[in-house]
Amino acid sequence: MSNRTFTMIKPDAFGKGHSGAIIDMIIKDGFRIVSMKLTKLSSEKAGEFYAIHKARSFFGELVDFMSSGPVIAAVLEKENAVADFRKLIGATDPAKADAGTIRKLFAASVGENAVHGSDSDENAEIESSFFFSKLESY
Ligand code: FUP
Repeated sequence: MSNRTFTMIKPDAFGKGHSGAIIDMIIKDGFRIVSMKLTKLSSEKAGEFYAIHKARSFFGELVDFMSSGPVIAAVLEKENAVADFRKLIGATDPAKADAGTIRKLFAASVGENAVHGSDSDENAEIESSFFFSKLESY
């Protein structure tokens, strides 16, 4: 799955009405949308998705935030997808994100940072299968 990555438009960006602008930036940057769905995470599912952060002090807040409203989950395709998408979204902390990145434009804080982007090919595959079955790609 090396040319694919997984993203979520998080509840903050969805709630503020930024989904359209973010999807537009993703498409204009050359990503093809392979799968996409509007959904809502239960706290249990959000906890599973971020299980790697279970021991961190921010885990409870992260789970509460990620289950606080709808998210748009998507699988994206482009050569070098994981790295290119991380570049497009910018640093985890929007204050440190480069100008013109999605997080710089739409994120308010480290905790509520507008979008998720997989950090490796392996995690892209795991995270995609968390939301989509193989039949749901086009
Ligand atoms: P990223 O890969 O850029 O999404 O960042 P991380 O995997 O390091 O963090 C995952 C999520 O945990 C972030 F999107 C928000 C949350 N987080 C915090 O709330 N506080 C922190 O100090 C670090 C991460």
